[in-house]
Amino acid sequence: MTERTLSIIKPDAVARGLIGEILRKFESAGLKIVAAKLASLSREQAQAFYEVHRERPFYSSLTEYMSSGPILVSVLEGGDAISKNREIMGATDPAKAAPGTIRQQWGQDVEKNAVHGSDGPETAAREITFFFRPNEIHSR
Ligand code: IDP
Ligand code: MG
Repeated sequence: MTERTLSIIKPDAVARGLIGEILRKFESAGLKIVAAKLASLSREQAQAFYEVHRERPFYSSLTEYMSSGPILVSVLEGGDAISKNREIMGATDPAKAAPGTIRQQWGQDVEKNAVHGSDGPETAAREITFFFRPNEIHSR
């Protein structure tokens, strides 16, 4: 089924010049980039985006990190885009991520793990709306 998912290249990966290599992975896997932009999250915006993790011990550190510098947000479209993107990303902890995945190659630790990807259809819809207006998304 054709789906859309939200991808974020996190601040440490943007700072290290990895935007091109990471987007290449998505395109090589047949996912289409139908929206993309750089953004900078305020602490409050990062807290709102990760609201679901509010009670987790890493919430404060995670939202500080995610608001520490520019991110590259994109909408990926394609067959099974949500699970395909999660597969390309690899496990949350880079130490446990499969060889060749983004997080295995470029993640620094379980927090600074280079990328975010939506985890299901409802989350994807919410996260895409968080960053993009409908007229900023270009299916092709
Ligand atoms: P996911 O990004 O693979 O979906 P989630 O469990 O949704 O993983 O966690 C969201 C983000 O919170 C992770 O990508 C990572 O940046 C951070 N995070 C998750 N678990 C930990 C942890 O145990 N310590 C520190 N940061 C964590
Ligand atoms: Mg998640």
